[in-house]
Amino acid sequence: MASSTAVLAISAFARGANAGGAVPGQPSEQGESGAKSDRGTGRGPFRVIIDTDPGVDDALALLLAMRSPELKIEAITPVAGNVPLDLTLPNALRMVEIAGRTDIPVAAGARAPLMRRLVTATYAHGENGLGGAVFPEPTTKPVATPAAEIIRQIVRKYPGEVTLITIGPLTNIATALNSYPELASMVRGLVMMGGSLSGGNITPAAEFNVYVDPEAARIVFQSGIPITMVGLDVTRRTSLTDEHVRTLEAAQNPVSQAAAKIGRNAINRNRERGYLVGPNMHDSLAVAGFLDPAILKLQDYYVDVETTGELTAGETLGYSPVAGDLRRRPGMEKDVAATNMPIRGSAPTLASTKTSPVLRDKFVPNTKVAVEVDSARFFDLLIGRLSGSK
Ligand SMILES: [Ca+2]
Repeated sequence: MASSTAVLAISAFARGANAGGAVPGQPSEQGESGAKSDRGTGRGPFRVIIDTDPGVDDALALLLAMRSPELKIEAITPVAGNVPLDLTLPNALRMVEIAGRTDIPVAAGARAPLMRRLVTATYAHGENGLGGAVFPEPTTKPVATPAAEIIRQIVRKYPGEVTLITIGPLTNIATALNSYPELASMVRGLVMMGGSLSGGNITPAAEFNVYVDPEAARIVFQSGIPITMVGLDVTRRTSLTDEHVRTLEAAQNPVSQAAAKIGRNAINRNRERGYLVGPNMHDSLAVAGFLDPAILKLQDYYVDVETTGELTAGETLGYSPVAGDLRRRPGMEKDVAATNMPIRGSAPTLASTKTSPVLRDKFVPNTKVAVEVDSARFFDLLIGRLSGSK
């Protein structure tokens, strides 16, 4: 990336979705002002692979994606996360069946993080991963190809066209990158639900998806893939309400009924545990932000992941020379930002052979971080698509 990209850039999601720059054969970007018709936003179609660990909010995100004409979903790749793979895989297949989209290949991914034992989130998603909402055993089978391999095959088949939408731990993507490093330059971009620049949810430092497999996340952030990070900074503002669920319950179609059932269970579960606000629809926001650029505002950061902390592994650090109090007068940002902000790590210990904490000499952004969200617009899209009214 050119150093000029170090200039503060708050942009609509269209730039995030197109962060790889102009690619020959790219789908049309027209309509990115957010104008909508009943049949979609007029954007796309975009080839995507959805990497997921369903998961209450994953389930709704998958249903949203499968109801969205802007997306050509090339594969769904479940991974261990919220619950073990033995549950995320059938849960993904259940969603595909509910949406009537058994044409989409579902490929089983990693059973465990790269270098750690799996920590699940059954405290939030229930033992079955769907907040206790029960659906029949799926009859659809996953494809025989493993997730990392199907990701490689699809990206190679459509170089420059495929966006990875990741809404679980990044184990599958890191595994694919480890085996086939050339993938990084062949994907169009990666839109992640994960990370936070404002504190975590499973520890004070770390958001769950990055916490589960910080080594995988670090590989992804350092891969060179243009990343859009939809983290807790914005997903905390996506609380599902009774009114949303009532709208879903009123619509007589299988997707809306399933989403209502999952949403109702999740809300009740939250309430029983004493929470004052409903469950956040973290994963759906990543999908929705990709569909409608006006939902999120993005800002350039260099993001890295803490992997060695005793208490902080999985923390995402966002470096910016022009955020917060570091903002400067227009015209001074470019020069100062590009030259005056090394990427600094912890001070070297006495036992270390390193003498400098500087990891990189200057700031070069690798991620567009979502910093603001239009929650009402998000729920209009989510509930509208799930209920079938939009
Ligand atoms: Ca998830």
